[in-house]
Parts: sequence; C-alpha cells; structure tokens
Amino acid sequence: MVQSRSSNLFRRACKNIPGGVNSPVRAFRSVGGEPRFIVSGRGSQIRDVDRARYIDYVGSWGPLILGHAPASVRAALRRQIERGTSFGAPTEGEVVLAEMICRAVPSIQKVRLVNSGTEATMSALRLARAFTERHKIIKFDGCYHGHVDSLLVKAGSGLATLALPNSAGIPPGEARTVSVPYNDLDSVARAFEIHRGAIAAVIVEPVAGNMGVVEPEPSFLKGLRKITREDGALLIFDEVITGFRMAYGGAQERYGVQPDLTCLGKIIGGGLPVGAYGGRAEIMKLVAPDGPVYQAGTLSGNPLAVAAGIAVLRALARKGVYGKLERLAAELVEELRGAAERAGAAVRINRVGSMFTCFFAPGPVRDFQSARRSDAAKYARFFHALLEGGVYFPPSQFEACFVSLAHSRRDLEVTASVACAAFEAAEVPDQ
Ligand code: KE4
Repeated sequence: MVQSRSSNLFRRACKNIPGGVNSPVRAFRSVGGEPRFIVSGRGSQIRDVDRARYIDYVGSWGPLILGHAPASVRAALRRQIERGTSFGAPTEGEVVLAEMICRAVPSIQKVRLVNSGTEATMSALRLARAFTERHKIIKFDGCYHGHVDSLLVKAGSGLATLALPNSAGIPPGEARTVSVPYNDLDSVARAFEIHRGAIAAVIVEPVAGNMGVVEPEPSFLKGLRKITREDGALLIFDEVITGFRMAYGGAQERYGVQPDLTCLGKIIGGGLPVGAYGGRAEIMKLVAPDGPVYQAGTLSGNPLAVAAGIAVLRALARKGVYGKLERLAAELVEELRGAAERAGAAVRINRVGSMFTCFFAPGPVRDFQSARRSDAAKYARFFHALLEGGVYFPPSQFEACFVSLAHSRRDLEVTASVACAAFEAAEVPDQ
C-alpha cells in the first residue's frame, strides 16, 4: 500500500516529538490510527497533505468561530506583520482589545493578556490565593483548565482521552485541590464544610467542554455563586472555550451569573496564541506592577494575536451572529439525532449553543462519571467512518464539536448524510 504523506510525516515526527504531536489529544490515541497532517484551512474546510478535504468541526479546538482564515483576520494580520511582529512594549491594539473585552463582559473591570488558556487559569489561581490569603482550590471532575500543576486533578480533555487519572510529576502539595462531580452542589457544600475558610477559589467551566459537552443544570452556577460568596472564596469561570462562544458576553451572559474572575482564550486570539484573565478591579489591582502578584510574558499582548482577536470580536459584535450560530448548530444536531435513530445507534447528543458532543453512552450525560460510560470503541468507529467520509470530528469522545459561522447548510447536509453511515459503522464491532 502506498504510504500516505501523513503517515510518512507522522513517522518522522515521532523521531523528534513526543508522540509525534505538540499536544497529546491530536495523536488519535483513543480512536486509533494516525493523525492527518493538515496543510491548509479555509472557511469550514481543511485539507491534509494527501489532498483529502474535510468539513471541520474541531476548529482548532474552539478558536475558529468564524471558520478558517477569514478575510478580516487575514487582512488584519497582513497589516500588522508589515509593521512588525513583537516589540515587548505596549501597543494600541492591546488597549483596544482590553476595552472590547471589558465592554463585552461586565464582570471584567480589568484584564491581563497572556499567551494561553493555561497561563490564564494558572495566573487566576495565584491571584485568588493572594486576594483571599487561602490556598485550597475546588475544581470539577472532567473539567480541564490547561496543564497547570494544581489543576491536573481528575481533569478532562487529553487526560480523559488518555485515561490518565492525574499527571505524573505533580508535587504532593498540589493535593490542595479538591475535585468534585460537576452539577453536584451537595458535593460542593460538603467540601466547603470540610475546608471552611481554607478555600481560595472554585474554578469551573460554566459549560463543560472537556468531558464532552455537558450543560450546567439550572441551579448549578447560581448555587456556586451563592456558596462562594457566603464563604468568601472567589468564583472563577474558565471561559477559555465559552468566552465569546456562548454569547458575546460568554456563558456568564447566557446564564446570568457573574464570577469574580474570568479566564479567556481561543476565540479572543482568532487562532493565534492568546489567553486572558480578568475580573473585579479590587482583585486585579493585586497584579504586578500595581500589586504583589507577579505574572509576566515576553509575548503577552502580542500585536499579531491582538490584531486577529480584534478582527474576530468585531465580527462577533454584529447583530444576528449568535442567532445564526444557534440555528446552524440546532439544525445539525437535529439531523444527527435523526441519523442516529435511523441507524439504531444508542447516542446521546449534548448541545449548548454552537458546541456539541455525540456520546455513545447508555443514558443521559450530566457529569464526568456518566460521560465515561460512553463506549470508546463505538466512538472510534464513528470517528473514522466520518473521517473517511470527509467529516472531521475531535479524535476523542471527551471533547466538543464546534459549529462556526463558515459552516453552510450544504455542509450540514453532507455531514448528516455521512453521519448516517458512520452511526451504522459504529454499531458493527471490530472484526
Ligand atoms: P491552552 O493552554 O491549551 O490554550 O488552554 C487550556 C484550556 C483552559 N481551559 C479550557 C476550558 C480549555 O478547554 C483549555 C484547552 N482546551 C483543549 C481542548 N479542549 C485544548 C486542546 C489541546 O490540549 O490540544
């Protein structure tokens, strides 16, 4: 069989890069087979080195809400790159992006730009510990907040994909982190009873994306707000995925709950490296150089990432954008549900706004425990059947699919048709 260019590149990559990838979830480990090496993307489509095309629902794991390489982002990057790529000094673009974020998300009175979601959550934890003078952190099973030592506890995303309960190399002191089931306010109340007065913050994905998509139950976020406020702990919304995805003001606008600190990333960089953390001015005033909480970054507020982010947020601020995303995603999920039913596949599809996950689970998925009842082998067969049909879903049951403004009705029709065969293939056990 002629070796594909992807296979040859993967073999080369494995010689010098751990697992042949620069982020574990890309390695296809839980679905089997080898990753496709992508050469380009435009709109809703990506093309691999063997010239195969795919309708893309990974969208670089969330940033590409306008689709791949939108004209506005390309133009902004071209303009900026002619002026230079980085100065290590403040630029006007950073002021503009900070103003846009603070206008869009009222709970963010001040914001600091960093280079990744991980940096954002790591910095927010440090700030919360300094502000409250407490150390313990509460997180939720299956939520993933980047590869921060103290948050790699029962985490989702790549750890769930690789069935890693935690990461090696984490100092025992990081056990200050308590992880409890998502959507379970009783567990949170118990944790506050046990650790009363010692909890610096609760960090939560307001809509979970890293165990697959799981929606907060009606009282969950408001309950977290109440418990933290009464105890004096901070509430941190990790909106790295949901920020500017769920609504222009993020999940906190959609659910009407204001956290003390918010972490952002992905969409605000338009596909370039970015993160941000922000919140009440009385908390943010502790951040250096104003205060004693040190956090820094050579490329923080990088002019290229900022130019791309401003272009994307300007596009998202237009009227009707989120209604269109909602309609596109709702239509696709209804088609997928119909296809699964026709194929006789036992599938639960959780959708919130323009993100969704097809769980091959026996029952409703409302937390990490129920997500992990999914049949990984069925998901793997489903994934590969889609891939063969030109549809690119996340290579992991524990991730979110994203619909972008670039997905057309034709894309949805093709996806639903390919999915019908893929659901059937999922039901046929490996020979
Ligand atoms: P980064 O450090 O990868 O930019 O962001 C970390 C992060 C923080 N918070 C949430 C809610 C996140 O989803 C992420 C990163 N998301 C994963 C995919 N779900 C990134 C993909 C990868 O690890 O390669």
